Amino acid sequence: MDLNKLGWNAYQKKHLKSFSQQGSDVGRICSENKNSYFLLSEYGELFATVSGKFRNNSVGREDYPAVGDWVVFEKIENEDKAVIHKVLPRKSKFSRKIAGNATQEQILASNIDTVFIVSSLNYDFNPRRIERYLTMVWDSGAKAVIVLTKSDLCNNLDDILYQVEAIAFDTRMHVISNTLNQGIEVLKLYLQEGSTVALIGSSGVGKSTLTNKLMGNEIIETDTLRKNIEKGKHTTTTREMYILPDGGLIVDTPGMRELQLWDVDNGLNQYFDDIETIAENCRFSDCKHDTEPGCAVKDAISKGLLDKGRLKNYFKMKNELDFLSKRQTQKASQIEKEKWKDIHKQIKKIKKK
Ligand SMILES: Nc1nc2c(ncn2[C@@H]2O[C@H](COP(=O)(O)OP(=O)(O)OP(=O)(O)O)[C@@H](O)[C@H]2O)c(=O)[nH]1
Ligand SMILES: [Mg+2]
Ligand SMILES: [Zn+2]
Repeated sequence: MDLNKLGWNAYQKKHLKSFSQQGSDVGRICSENKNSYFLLSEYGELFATVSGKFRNNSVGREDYPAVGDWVVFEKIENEDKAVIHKVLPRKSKFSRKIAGNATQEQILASNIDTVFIVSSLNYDFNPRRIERYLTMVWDSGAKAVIVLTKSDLCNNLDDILYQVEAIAFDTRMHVISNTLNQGIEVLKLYLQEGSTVALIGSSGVGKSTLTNKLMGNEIIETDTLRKNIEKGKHTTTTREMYILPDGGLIVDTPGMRELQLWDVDNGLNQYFDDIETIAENCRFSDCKHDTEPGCAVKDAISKGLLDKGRLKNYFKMKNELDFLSKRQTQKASQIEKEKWKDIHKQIKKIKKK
């Protein structure tokens, strides 16, 4: 396997230099399952785990390899196995908060050039959701492209496109139908040799079906292929990266049921620029745009200059972020407490001696 075909480039090469004492074999993670991985390398596909030292040096989940990562590894002789020593710095990453009590970052994919925000054009269509995905992608360092699927099931295309255009600004949009094989070919332009595309979007919008189309092969299980088993569940359960026959790499991800965001403060400011600019004219600098007099945001809404749904989305996202940052602070103080406990223990020990 040629590393350039896997997306190896100057960015990674530059960073590898500082780790060369740990060996020079590099590979790219193509699938992740709990604590084991598959990576693609000059030796082909290898089954891999991280070294003991790696584990000792890792604190959070984000320190561990994720799909799309470049890693430094050592091949085990005469076996298709490898030990991972290091994750090379990520050029881009997109992540979300892990479901559960502790706030942790889960990296969905890394070193992605373009993210296809996949959304279906049937009854499931939701511009607010696209807006949230856009914010997430902007924050990741990757380029966003909107892919609208199931055009064969849509009879108000113009109306929908109008709604998407209002939120997409200069983001590229493509309308496709997997069933009718329409609009697929042009998407291959994003998948030149060495470039990586990740697909995100709700469950059932056709991400895996599209991946299969681009691969020219039904390799991934889709909802149609397993129609009667466990209805209503996500079909795709893990993230996987595939190499396309004509070059390019594609990462298929499971649909995100609840889109939780992580550290998208910058994305929020950038994306809701218009609202924040309008808000500068509110009478009170801490205006909540609720019942305060002289609120420029409310005024813009009543004049039809700002969409109500957009403001609602802005509030929703702000709440989510406030909540997250509170939880993070809480967690930090917990760690601090534990550290002090440790220090006190050590002091006691010394005193005993
Ligand atoms: N009519 C129509 N159906 C489609 C199209 N694309 C996909 N489907 C169908 O939509 C269903 C869901 O497709 P999947 O590809 O499994 O969806 P997914 O986005 O991968 O879903 P998860 O893996 O659960 O996140 C399947 O029954 C597909 O056949 C399309 O363009 N038109
Ligand atoms: Mg799928
Ligand atoms: Zn206001």
